[in-house]
Amino acid sequence: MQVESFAERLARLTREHEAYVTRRNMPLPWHNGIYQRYTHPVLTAGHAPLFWRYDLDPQRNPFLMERMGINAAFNAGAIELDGKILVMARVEGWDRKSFFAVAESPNGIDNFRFRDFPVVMPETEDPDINVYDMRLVRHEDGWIYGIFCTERKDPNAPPGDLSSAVAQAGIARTRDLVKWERLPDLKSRSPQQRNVVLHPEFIDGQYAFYTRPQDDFISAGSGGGIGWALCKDVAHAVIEEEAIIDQRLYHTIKESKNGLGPAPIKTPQGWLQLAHGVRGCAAGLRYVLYLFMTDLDHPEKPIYTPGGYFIAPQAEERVGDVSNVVFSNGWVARDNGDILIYYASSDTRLHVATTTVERLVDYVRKTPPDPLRSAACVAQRNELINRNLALLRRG
Ligand code: M1P
Repeated sequence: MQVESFAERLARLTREHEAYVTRRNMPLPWHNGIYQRYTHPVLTAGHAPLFWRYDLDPQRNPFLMERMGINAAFNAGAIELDGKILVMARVEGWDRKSFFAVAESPNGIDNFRFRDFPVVMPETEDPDINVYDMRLVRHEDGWIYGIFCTERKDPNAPPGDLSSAVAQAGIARTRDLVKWERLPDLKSRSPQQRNVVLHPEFIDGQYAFYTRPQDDFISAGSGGGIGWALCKDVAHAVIEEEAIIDQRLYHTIKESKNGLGPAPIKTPQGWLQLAHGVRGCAAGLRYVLYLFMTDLDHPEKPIYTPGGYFIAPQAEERVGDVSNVVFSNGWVARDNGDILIYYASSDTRLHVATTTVERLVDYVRKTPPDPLRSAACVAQRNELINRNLALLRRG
């Protein structure tokens, strides 16, 4: 073990941390025309301030031990506020509990720094055991909402079962991402709800939620996909009817389950929707991201559904605490038409991909839907090949 004095060790850790959080993040040399990936993740456990992890008092912690480490910083909501890009990360301590913390960047691509304190989220009468995956939504009622998963031990689990849990949608609102008002959790007929998202506009004078009903904590069971429901009072959000608007489908990227990502982006052509799809394989569950567009006046009606995935884990993104996963619950559409997509890989770290509204609208409108059968896929690809070869032969 390196022998350093307390002061030397602290100085070195401080230098290394500063260099890490301020390193430039460059675009990767190749892109697919749809979006641009970057060299480094934008946020990791390593971004957590030293004063979150170490007791910096030499009397109390003479060896400068990292006693309260951070395991991961991932699935983040995102918003632009006062000219800065803010992400609301799911930060997980070494004790496996997640909490929310805001990190800010001047450009949304690098130099993300956590605010000094994590978010102090008020609880309901039924305390949360774990909270995660906040969707930040600037609603037309003037509030910024944070819709997140609140998880508690399943009260009906048989004795000895210490894994079964119940996931529900927690709802809180704020003006500044500092002071939060916690509202009662969403009530629905489904035994489990995760990946619940608030639509940013009123629909017929009501609040609208994208939901994801599930029978079980992990498996969708009879939960058919991404749901949609209206409710009059967000301060006592009760959903009577849930309509499935984006179904899980056999032998697709979303056969096991799916769930909406961030709140949709409004474009003149329709609402851009980003979601994750999950399929099972011998290696476990594989999570990818896909896009679709819904009708401007009826955000519950898909109008364009490109086939296949939009982002899948690649290279080192494929490995982490829960490998083979990409997940997104935050993106930012800027006034100049740029879009910053925050996606996390393998429940470990957060990345950005950049693109524009123009490109994503083009992508959703012109990418053919999944034909659902091998023969139909070949026919679809042959049509492309025929058109391309004719073009190439013409010169
Ligand atoms: O571990 C992968 C993801 O699993 C859950 O997503 P879903 O509810 O769709 O299965 C979430 O817990 C998410 O946080 C996690 O990234």
